[in-house]
Amino acid sequence: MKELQTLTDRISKARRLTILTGAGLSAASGVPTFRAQDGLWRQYRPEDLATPEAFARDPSVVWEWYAWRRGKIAACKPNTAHHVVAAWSQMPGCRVITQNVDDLHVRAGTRDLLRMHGSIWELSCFERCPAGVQSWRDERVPLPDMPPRCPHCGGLARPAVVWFGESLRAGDVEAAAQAAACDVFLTIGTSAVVYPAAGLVHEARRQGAFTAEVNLEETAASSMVDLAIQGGAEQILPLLYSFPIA
Ligand code: BJW
Repeated sequence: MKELQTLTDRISKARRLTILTGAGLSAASGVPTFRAQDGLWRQYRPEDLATPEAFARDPSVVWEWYAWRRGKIAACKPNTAHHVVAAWSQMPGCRVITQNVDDLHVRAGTRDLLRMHGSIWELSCFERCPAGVQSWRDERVPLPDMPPRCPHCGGLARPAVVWFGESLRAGDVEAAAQAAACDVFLTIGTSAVVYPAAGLVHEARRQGAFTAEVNLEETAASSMVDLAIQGGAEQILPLLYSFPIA
């Protein structure tokens, strides 16, 4: 397939390769997406579960949902696509940015990963007490106390993820913007509608990168990238990795 050859060629020649991933990359592992056919936002309203206002209104409901998702993710393993991304990440000049909070990239061994929306396996203090602002790791499934408490001040703990209307960590936004200056920008398994992550491919293109997308469906980015490949990441990525270079 000519498209695969073109992209393999571009990747192999890139001095700086930036990869942005979204929920579609983990779909084959069994982690639900947000906006695909059976996605979470088809069953739940984001404003009821993924905003600071929703948490302030009803922390138990929000925690119930996160505890359910943690249980689901704990049973999932990285798939072939995570392993290919991990292999690319070992190449000098490669930067991987993910919007996923499942940490499957971490488990696959991805080097120098930027987790733009945090991790579902980390908590922080909702009251923002000085010691609890810094997130801590908590991988217990199920969580023994619900809703969990901040170990420092006893206030409510929250998942250390980025909810709608919340600012991303300034350092992450800065690092992602720097990574947009690259030779090849590859966006995989994201609907490309959530900002600021969705803006990165536009920025990369503006700065002269070759831009490509791998997704099951057409997305908000498909018409602007140089190459849009339709297919499952778990099928396409191994082909890109093993395709012979002309
Ligand atoms: C496959 C596949 C397979 C399936 N292979 N593919 C500029 C313009 C407009 C709006 C805004 C803007 N700037 C900011 C905003 C507001 C807002 C926003 O973007 N809203 C839009 C939705 C309209 N952004 C924010 O609020 C962000 N904060 C911010 O910008 O702060 C500054 C600010 C503050 C106040 C006002 C304005 C600015 C924060 C965004 C946080 C997003 N949080 C979530 C939840 C994280 C925690 C959790 O998991 O619980 O992050 S929402 C959800 O969407 C999650 C994801 O990371 C994110 C992106 O989703 P993703 O990964 O793209 O998944 P899907 O499901 O959408 O797509 C999956 C894709 O995979 C599909 O395309 C499938 O086809 C494909 N697929 N299987 C390949 N096997």
